[in-house]
Amino acid sequence: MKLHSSLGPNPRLVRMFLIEKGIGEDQVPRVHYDIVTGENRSNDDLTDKNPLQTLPVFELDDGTCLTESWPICEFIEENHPEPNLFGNTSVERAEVRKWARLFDQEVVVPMTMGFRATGGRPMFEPRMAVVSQEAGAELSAMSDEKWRWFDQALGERNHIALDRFTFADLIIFCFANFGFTVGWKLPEGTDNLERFIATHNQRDSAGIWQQAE
Ligand SMILES: N[C@@H](CCC(=O)N[C@@H](CS)C(=O)NCC(=O)O)C(=O)O
Repeated sequence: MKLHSSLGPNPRLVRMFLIEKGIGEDQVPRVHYDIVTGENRSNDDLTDKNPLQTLPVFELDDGTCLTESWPICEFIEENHPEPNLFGNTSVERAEVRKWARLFDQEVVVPMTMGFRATGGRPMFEPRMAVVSQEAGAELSAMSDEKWRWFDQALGERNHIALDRFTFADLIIFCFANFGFTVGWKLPEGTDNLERFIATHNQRDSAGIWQQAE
């Protein structure tokens, strides 16, 4: 197995997930692509593995290539059930997926589209359709509003879905850290999220956010 990886929240989500599962780079080596220079967009081998040319790509020993960070994590969970990160019962799994989907749709989509159209415009405009600067600013404001909503939903807890750390917490943690790497700050009035992030920053897996790539 191999993890084709790069800078950015999606590969780092899978890398953190692997570390949470106790799976080291000796078991799943990492192949790095420089997305800033667009290496992923010009590499024919990667395009064969993922026609969308994005990362991560999780390559199995038989050459099967899995894409999309969330399904990759579910694949890893099915093959390495412990520690459990998606829920032990169908009800728990529905709860974890509910929070992850809400966050993916309500925060990740506007946040990433907003970034690509504003601060990330020089990098992304040549490689994909991006909305106008004005629309980008509106999308960023929409995602900040939803960050506030998640702050309220979290309340005094440090876990959004269950009473323990799950994939839903991981995706929130990763996209907050992605924001920090591109100059974003938590919106005002999100003290619960600030505490949540400080708490999960103590995890061994969080160390990858300190590494240069
Ligand atoms: N929905 C995909 C998103 C993949 C994605 O956009 N990856 C980014 C890195 S975080 C990427 O490859 N960016 C470089 C590019 O688009 O050229 C997932 O969940 O993995």
